[in-house]
Amino acid sequence: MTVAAHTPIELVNDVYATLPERVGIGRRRLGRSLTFAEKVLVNHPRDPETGGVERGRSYTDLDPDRVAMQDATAQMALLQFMTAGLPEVAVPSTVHCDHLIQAKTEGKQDLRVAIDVNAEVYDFLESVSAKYGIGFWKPGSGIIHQVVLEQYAFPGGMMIGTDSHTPNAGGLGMIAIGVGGADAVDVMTGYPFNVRWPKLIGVKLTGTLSGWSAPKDIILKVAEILTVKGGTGAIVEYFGPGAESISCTGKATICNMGAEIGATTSLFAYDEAMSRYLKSTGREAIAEAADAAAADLRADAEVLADPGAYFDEVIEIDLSDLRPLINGPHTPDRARPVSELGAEAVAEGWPMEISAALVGSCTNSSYEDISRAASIARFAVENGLEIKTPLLVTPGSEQVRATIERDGLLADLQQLGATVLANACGPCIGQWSRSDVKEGDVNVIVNSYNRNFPRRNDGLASTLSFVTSPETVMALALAGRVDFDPVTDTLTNRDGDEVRLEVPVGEELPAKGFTPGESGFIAPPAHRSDVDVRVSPESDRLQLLEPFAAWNGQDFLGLPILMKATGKCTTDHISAAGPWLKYRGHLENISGNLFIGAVNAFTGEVGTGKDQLDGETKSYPDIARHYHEAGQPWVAIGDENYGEGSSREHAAMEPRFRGAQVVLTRSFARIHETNLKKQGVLPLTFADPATYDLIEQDDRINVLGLADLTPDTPVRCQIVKPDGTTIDFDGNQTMNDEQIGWFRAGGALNIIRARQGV
Ligand code: MIC
Ligand code: SF4
Repeated sequence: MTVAAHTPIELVNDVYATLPERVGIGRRRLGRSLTFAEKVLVNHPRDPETGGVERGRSYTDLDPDRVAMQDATAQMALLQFMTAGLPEVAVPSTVHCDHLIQAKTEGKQDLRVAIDVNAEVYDFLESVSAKYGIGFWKPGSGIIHQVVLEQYAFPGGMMIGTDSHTPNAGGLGMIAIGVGGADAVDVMTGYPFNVRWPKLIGVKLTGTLSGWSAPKDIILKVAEILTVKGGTGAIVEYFGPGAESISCTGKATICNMGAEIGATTSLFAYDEAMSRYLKSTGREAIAEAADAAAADLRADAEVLADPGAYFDEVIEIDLSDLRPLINGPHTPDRARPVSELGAEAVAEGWPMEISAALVGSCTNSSYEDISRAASIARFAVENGLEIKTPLLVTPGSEQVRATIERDGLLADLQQLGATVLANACGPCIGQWSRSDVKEGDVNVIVNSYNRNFPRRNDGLASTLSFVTSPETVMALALAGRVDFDPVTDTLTNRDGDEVRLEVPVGEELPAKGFTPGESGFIAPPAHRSDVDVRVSPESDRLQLLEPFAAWNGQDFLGLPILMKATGKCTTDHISAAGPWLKYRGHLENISGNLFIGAVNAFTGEVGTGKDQLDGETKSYPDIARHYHEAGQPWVAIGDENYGEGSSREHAAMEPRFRGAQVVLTRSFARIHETNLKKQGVLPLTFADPATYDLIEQDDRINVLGLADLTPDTPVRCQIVKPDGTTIDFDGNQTMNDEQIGWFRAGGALNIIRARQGV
C-alpha cells in the first residue's frame, strides 16, 4: 500500500462505488429513509447485512478508510502496534507532529528548539512510520486536523484518529471519530473498529450569519444547549438552509468542537462550499467524484422534510438571531453573549483586564478565520488603535501560513503587534512558556480554541480561559478588557477619538489559490524490512511496552480507594499535558502525573490523598507507585462524565500500569470508557448515583461474580466499611462479549498478539 500526501482518487472512487448499493441495503434493513450520517455508516460495516443497526444498543464492526495520529498519542499507539508483530499497517495511516512544539518566542525559533529538544521522539516516530508504511508529517507542517482537512478528508469517507478533535473532518462530510491508540491499533492491524451504533442528534440551521457572529458561535450555542455530556453516544448531523451558507472550514470548526459535548462525531452533508474547498486545495478529481455521488452524500428528502421522525433529538438554530458568544471559564459549555461578559465578571469577581489573547488551534485557524482577524487588524492600524494585551496567532498548517504570508495577512497581524507562533497546538495544550503571570495570579485569557479546563493553556490553575471566535478575540485584544462589546461599544484611539470597529470581512478561500509552503510530508520507503526503529533502554522519553497480565479469574476483594474525585475529572485532571507531554512514550515516567489535577472528594485538596497502606497523605502518583510496588490492586471513583476531553489513552494506561482494576463513576465520557476497557480495566457506573456519596476514605470495595460477566448486566459490588459492615450496590457495565474478552485477557492488545501468534 502506498501512503501519499493526500487521499488518492482511487480510494475515494472505491468508497463511492459501493455507496448506492449499501444505501439501498440500509434503507431495506431499517425500513425507512436515511440521514446522511446513516448513509456513511451503512457504507462502512464489515458485513452490511448482519452488523447491528440498533441505535444506542447494538455494536457493529466498521472498516474506516484511514487512520490519523498526532505525535503525543502516536507514540503509545505505535509502541502498541509494534508488539502485534505485523510487517505493515493494513489501512492508510499518517502521523502528524504538532503537539510537542512549545510556544515561547515566535514560530521559527520555537520550531528549531522543538526539533532539537524532541529529536529522540521525532526520530522514533519517523523511523516507526517508515518501518510500518505510515505517512509522516514533520514538525512545522501543521496541526493534524487542519492537515487532514486539506489533504485527506473527503465527503462520505470514514476515518478514526487518535485525537478527540478528529471530527473536524466532518466539515468536509466525513465521519471522523476520535479514539484511543488501542482502537487505532485494531484498525491498523486489519481488525474492524467496533462501536455501538450511534444515536442521532439533528441540528437544523436556518437564516444566515451576519455581523460579528461566526461559525464558532453556532457550536458555542450547541454546547450551551446540550452541555458537555449531551452528545454522548450520538452523531450530530447539521442540515437545513443555514448549513449551506457556511464555508467548509467554518463547518469544520463546528464539527471540531462537537468533541466538547461528548459527541461521537459531527458532520455536514456534501454541498457547494465543500466542492469549492476541495477544488481550492487541489482536489478537483475528488470534487467531481463527489458531485457524481451527491445524491447519497446528503440525507434523503423525507428526512429533511420531517427531521423529528428520523433523529432522536432535533435542535433548531436561526443563524440570523445568533449573537456572538463567549464560553468559560473551566468548561466549554458555560456560555453567554459577549455583551454580558462584563457584568458577569463583576458579579463573579473576575479580573476585567485580559492578560493574553490567542487566535488559532485546530478549531479556528483556517484561511477564512485569519482573513477575518486580519481585516480587524488592518482597520485597527488604519484608525490608530492598538492592542492592549499580547496577541498570539497560530496558523493551522504550513499551507495556511504560507498562503496568509503571501497574501499580506500575516503582515497585517504583525503590524498590530501579533506574535506568530509555529503551525502547531502550542498554548492550546499547555505548550506555552509564559513568564508574565505565575500560579495564584488570577488572570483572564481569551482564545479561539476549544477547551478551557483549568491549567489547560499555561499550566496555571489561576488562569481563567474563555473560548470565543477569532474575530471576538481580536476585538477583545484591542479593548484589553472583558467588558467590551464590539457591536455597540467604541474604543479610544491614539488621537483620543472614539472609534467603532467595522464588522470583520473574510475571504472564504484565497483568490489566488493556496500555496503549499515548505513540504512537510515524508512517504514511507518502498523497502522497509531493514528500517531500524530505535528505542534506547536508557531513554526517559520512550519505553517499550510489556503486556499487562491477564485477569486471574478471581473476584476483586478489599480494593482500597486510591482516589475519589469530586466534580469535573477530565483527562487533563487524570493525565496532565503541558510539561508531561514529553513522557507520552514512556508509560512509567508519565505515570508520575497520575490524577495530579483530580479534586479529592474527601478533603477538597487537588492531587493528594491518603495512602491506605501507611496512613500518610501523599500525592496520588506516589500512592499509586506505592500500591504498585506492594502488589496492592485498587479502585478509583469518579463523578459525572469522568474522563471528559482528550482521547489520550495514558489516562487509562497509567491507572492500569499502577494496578487499577476498576474505575467506578456516576458516568463516563465515551472515548475514556473505551480506553479503560481496551486496557483491561473494568469501567462501572453506579446503578444508583447516590451510592457515590456513601463511599468514605477508609472504605474498601468488593467486586463480585466476575466469572459470570455477561453483556450489559450489572455487577454486584460492596462497600466494606472499616468495621466490616457492608453496603451492597450494583455497578452497571456496557461491555459486549468481545469487550468482556478484553477484560479477561488483560487488555485488547493481548488478544491481537495471541491472534498474530506473538
Ligand atoms: C486535546 O486537545 O486535549 C489533545 C491534546 O489534542 C488531546 C490529545 C492528547 O492528549 O494527546 C485530544 O483532544 O484527544
Ligand atoms: Fe492541538 Fe488544541 Fe487541537 Fe488538541 S484541541 S489537537 S491540543 S490544537
